[in-house]
Order: sequence, then C-alpha cells, then structure tokens
Amino acid sequence: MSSKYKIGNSILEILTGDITLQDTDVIVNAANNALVPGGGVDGAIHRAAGPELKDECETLGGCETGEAKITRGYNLAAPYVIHTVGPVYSGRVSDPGDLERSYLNSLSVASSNGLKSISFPSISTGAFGYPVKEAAVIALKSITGYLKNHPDIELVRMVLFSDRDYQVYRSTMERIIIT
Ligand code: AR6
Repeated sequence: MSSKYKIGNSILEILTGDITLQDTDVIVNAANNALVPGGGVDGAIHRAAGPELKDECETLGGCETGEAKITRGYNLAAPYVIHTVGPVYSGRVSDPGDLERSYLNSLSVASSNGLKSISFPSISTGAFGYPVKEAAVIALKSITGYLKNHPDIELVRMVLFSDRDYQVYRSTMERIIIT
C-alpha cells in the first residue's frame, strides 16, 4: 500500500514495507543512545548492512536523544544510514519535542550531506512505546514543515511495517492536509 503527497516541490510517500530494502540515498535507523545493535528496525538494519556497520557505529561515541549521526550503508541498497534516537515514551511534556528533533535533525543531516531522498521508520513507536497516533502527527508535521523550507530533499518515504500503522499515518496525513 502506498500514498503520495506533493509538499512544495518534494514528494512525501507513505507506504507499507521493509526499510532495509529501500533504495533512497539514506535510510533512518531508530537506534539507542549507545548506538549498539538492538532489536526492531535497528536489528534488521544491522543484519542487512553487515558487521561493518556496527564497527563504524562504535567510532561515533553514542548519540543523544533527538540527535542524529550518519554512517555508510555497507550491504544495504541505501548508501548511507542516519542513526537517530527517539524518546522512550514517558508521558512527559518533553516527549513530543524530542521526537520532533529526531525527525528534523535526521533531515538536516541528510541535507548537509547533499542527500536528496530519505526513508524513515516510525521512530519510537515499537520498543520505546510511543503511541502511534500521537507519533504520526509529530512525524508528519515535522517532515512536511521541513520540506516546505528545504526543497533540496526531493523524496521522503515514511515506511510502515504494518497495515495498521500505514492506516494511522495515511489518515493523519489527510487531516494535516485539510487543516
Ligand atoms: N522496516 C520498517 N519498520 C520496521 C522494521 C523494518 N524492517 N522493523 C521494525 N519496524 P522499534 P523504537 C517498525 O522498536 O520504538 C531497538 O532495540 C516497528 O514495527 O524498532 O524507536 C533500538 O536499539 C515499529 O513500528 O524502534 C532501541 O533500543 C517501528 O519500526 C529501540 O529498539 C519502530 O520500532 C528503539 O525503539
């Protein structure tokens, strides 16, 4: 399943799929502060990229929540991986801002490396427990806001792992467009 939206001169695509198979210039990893391979999308990316990705991550000195760091993609179709750490959902007022910074800093790292297409997973909504409906609003508002001001990014793919998550993101996007 897939839906496409034009944001300024850029395309935002919402789809179901496996992020490790995406052929965008960069894919985003929902990582942990230590940048050591974990489960979920992080484990899948490390398995698909091969052991050199772990070796490069070890040189980065970890990553603060909301920050983003870039590595090569090794055996992935995507030549680069941006590792970001979303918030562990706590119900605190800081959660939405931390999640927004994960998206915006990832996009900013892509721009500063001259990358034009980027795939995101649904950051923080697995092991980190962020409710998908709330996270979808933050993800999509962050991405659309960024694209309006940064036409250098030509394509953003929001890659959802389940039909249910796809439906949440798609209906959230329809609401954002009309408001
Ligand atoms: N492609 C796209 N999405 C995926 C894939 C995939 N191959 N695999 C899982 N997802 P999570 P988080 C979805 O837990 O909540 C790790 O251990 C998944 O269904 O991967 O940010 C890290 O090391 C969910 O919708 O990330 C951290 O410790 C979404 O990706 C911690 O988990 C995010 O789920 C990060 O937790």
